[in-house]
Amino acid sequence: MDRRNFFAGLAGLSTLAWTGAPLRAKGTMNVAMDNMSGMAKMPAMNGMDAPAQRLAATDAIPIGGVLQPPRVLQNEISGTGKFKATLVAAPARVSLVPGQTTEIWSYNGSFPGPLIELTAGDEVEINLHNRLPQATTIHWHGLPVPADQDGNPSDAVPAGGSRVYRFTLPTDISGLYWYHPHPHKQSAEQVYRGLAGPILVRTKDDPLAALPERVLAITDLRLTADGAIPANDTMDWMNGREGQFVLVNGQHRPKLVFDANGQERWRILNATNARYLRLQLPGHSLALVGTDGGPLERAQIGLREILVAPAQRVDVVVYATGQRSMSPSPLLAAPYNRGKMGGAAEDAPVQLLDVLFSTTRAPSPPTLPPVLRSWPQWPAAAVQKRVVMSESMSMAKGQQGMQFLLNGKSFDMARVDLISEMGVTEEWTIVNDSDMDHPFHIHGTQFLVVEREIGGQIRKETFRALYDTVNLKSQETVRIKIVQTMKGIRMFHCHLLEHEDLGMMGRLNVI
Ligand SMILES: [Cu+2]
Repeated sequence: MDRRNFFAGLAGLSTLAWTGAPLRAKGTMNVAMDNMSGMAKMPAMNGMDAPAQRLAATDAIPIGGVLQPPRVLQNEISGTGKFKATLVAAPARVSLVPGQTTEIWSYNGSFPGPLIELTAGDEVEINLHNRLPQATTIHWHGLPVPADQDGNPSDAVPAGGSRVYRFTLPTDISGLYWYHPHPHKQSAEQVYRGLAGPILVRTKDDPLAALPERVLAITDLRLTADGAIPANDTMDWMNGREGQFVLVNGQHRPKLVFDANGQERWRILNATNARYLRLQLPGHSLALVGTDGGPLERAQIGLREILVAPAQRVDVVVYATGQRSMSPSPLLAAPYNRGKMGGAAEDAPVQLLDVLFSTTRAPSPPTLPPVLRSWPQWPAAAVQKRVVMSESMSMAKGQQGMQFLLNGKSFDMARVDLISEMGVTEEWTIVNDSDMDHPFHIHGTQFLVVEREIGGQIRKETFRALYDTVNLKSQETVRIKIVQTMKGIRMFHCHLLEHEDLGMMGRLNVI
């Protein structure tokens, strides 16, 4: 059954269901969603769906506070080369809407989670205490940590339990990374309730170290009218959840007072479940200097916009134009059509920040070194692999709903899907044979994007960068070069967290 017929079928069933349903005083949209909930319940998610609820107004969280840097996780060890700290995952009550309290789930009471500042080569030891009502793990997204320290779903820490994560960073790593839960079927919920935080890895030879720098951790939040975080509904499971608030370091549309010397470096993390951030700062060009894996070989200057898919990071240098203005410039997440299902509207534009350039002058001249990182030659791929992302729909009794699959299969924690040999360069061909975008993520290492193909047109990647997450548009194919450097089980999955939880994930055994 194709997608259109599936939804037509749902609509028909909804009418029948509606006839016998008690009248409820809700908006049209909520009624439609309620009916769909009954008909299109995810097979793997029975009992996890929730009726639509009245949401808080989009201005319920006050805007306009001065942007604060993220809280920093304190190192319990003095001296260099070692980082030791404790993260307590637990419910916390915060005030986001005046006069209301919201129960979030947080690390150390911080929303988002505290910034972990590391240096390349550090020995890291982080103690996790799980005070959530369910099992959790911590995945060190993008960092090359041993497989048994990387928070796989099979290594869950039960409610009330604790564990220590230990790893040593390579000496040649830098950039913005992040940490978030990765438990079986509950990653989406734990992240949308607030569990995610940035990790900044510095090196001593950073060519941009002199620039004033900010970490911008972007999260997404949905609140009901009474200030609660509601559970996912059916549309969230299909499309990936987006809230009505997009927060920067936990703040709603804060003010950023730009550096007086006219240039700043922004390290931006998309820590949302499913929101695509098509970043624009109208009137200003952006220079992309880094991605998931740290610096690019060469800066990409003069960009009008940068798309940051869920889980990706970008390192951006922003310049003032020298024209002083008392009115703020909005940093936008512009509309992006990612092929959402069920007639969902295209994302509306969101103002993430108001940037105040009123005291700045133009930098003279803007300074970026021509080469940010020397780039080793990657060997030719010795092995080819193929991963196909697909969606399928079933109206079979007890099986109603969407399935999101990798190579035709739903996730099985007892199955090995692919095997790679440690140290061997591979070329993976990733195919999105579905009608919506999916961000592909793999654990344990980072990869080079070789080329992208869509509608028979092949586009070679024009600059060299490292990624751990790459977006695939509908019917797009992406070829990557990848080497795993440590043995063990690694996950690869869609990073729309709802899709991951629904089974769009596989296990790679590195031998
Ligand atoms: Cu997906």
